[in-house]
Amino acid sequence: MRYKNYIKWSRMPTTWCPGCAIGIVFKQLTFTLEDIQMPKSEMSVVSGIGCSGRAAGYFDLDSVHSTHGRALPIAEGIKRANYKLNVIVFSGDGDLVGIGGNHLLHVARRDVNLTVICINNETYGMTGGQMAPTTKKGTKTLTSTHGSAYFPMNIQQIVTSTPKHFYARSSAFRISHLQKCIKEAIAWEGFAFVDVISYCIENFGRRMGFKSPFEMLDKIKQDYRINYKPEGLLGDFELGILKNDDQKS
Ligand SMILES: Cc1ncc(C[n+]2csc(CCOP(=O)(O)OP(=O)(O)O)c2C)c(N)n1
Repeated sequence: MRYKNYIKWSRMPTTWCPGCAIGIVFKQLTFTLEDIQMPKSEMSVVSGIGCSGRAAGYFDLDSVHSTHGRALPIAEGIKRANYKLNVIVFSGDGDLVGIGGNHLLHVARRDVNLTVICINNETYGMTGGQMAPTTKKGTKTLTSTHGSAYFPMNIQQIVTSTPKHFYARSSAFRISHLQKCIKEAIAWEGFAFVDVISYCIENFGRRMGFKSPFEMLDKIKQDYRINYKPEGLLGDFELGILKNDDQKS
């Protein structure tokens, strides 16, 4: 099946702003589905609310555009009702780590067999660019006009706090690496979280002084490096895959 077959063309064009990173990640997911020849009848996509959350409606297969912060428990319900389905959660950092943060803790702890693709643009994009739990310290946003006073939530440490875990960090710039991360996450038997460093030019980037989506993407390219053989945790600006099949505590 071609990647185009996974897309609901009647819903195109998307609501995403020109140059938004979400479209890049969305397309890389469809490329990966084509690569592994995933039957549409054997998968489901669940999103929460936000710009990233709109993705569920753009897939031409059974999907749920759920409520804010609740993508994970809804995905868990689908998986428990039909364990044969490959359930992919596609949502934003505000949705998965902010309002849905408590669900993230427990779905990861219970090692529910889900693939999570988190569009981590470090902001609440849809609502205008407010500070999110993922916003880096010192970053100016709509609600932190002098720069965020807080360190961001460490998603990597949350997801890897269970002995058995899968955590990957990739970026909207490194698309072949992103595809590899998504592919391995889908193949992983258990909870797999792909943290995708992304950007929002209109409601976040412009406030930081970026003049174009290209400039923001280029910043990601400059800042983040792939570590193919990480020992221990990834550094703050490293991309890579951490997986551990250890069932013991
Ligand atoms: C219960 C509830 N609280 C708040 C909102 C408002 N709201 C809509 S989207 C959103 C933030 C989404 O941010 P994120 O998940 O990072 O997605 P993005 O838009 O950046 O892709 C918020 C707070 C809502 N819809 N429902």
